[in-house]
Amino acid sequence: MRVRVIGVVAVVAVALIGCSGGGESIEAEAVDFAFTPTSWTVTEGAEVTLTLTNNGTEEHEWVIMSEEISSGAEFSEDLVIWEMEAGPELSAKDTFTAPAAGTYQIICALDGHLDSGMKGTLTVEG
Ligand SMILES: [Cu+2]
Repeated sequence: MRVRVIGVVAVVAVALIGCSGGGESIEAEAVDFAFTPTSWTVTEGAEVTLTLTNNGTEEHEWVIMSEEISSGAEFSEDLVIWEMEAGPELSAKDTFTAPAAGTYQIICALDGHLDSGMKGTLTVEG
């Protein structure tokens, strides 16, 4: 009986590791009003930890968009795949699951920030 339980635990552990997709880390710096860098690359399905460091005087966001928009006037929460924010002079860390392979627009969705230049590109490799 004990052997059987250990066997089941081992199988479950292997399954969890196999499904995790691995962890990845990216970093973004936000200032008033730009990101550095402006492009990031991750792997489809990976658990990606983003460290967002805000060296500006305003709050900033890092938003993965499902559709590219050309100005803040086109923004809708319906287009947001994932977002995080960091207050002025603060660094924040959060994790998302990388979406399907493709190219995604990154913006800061706060009023006027995209129009001031806060945008970038997230490339998700399959
Ligand atoms: Cu911003």
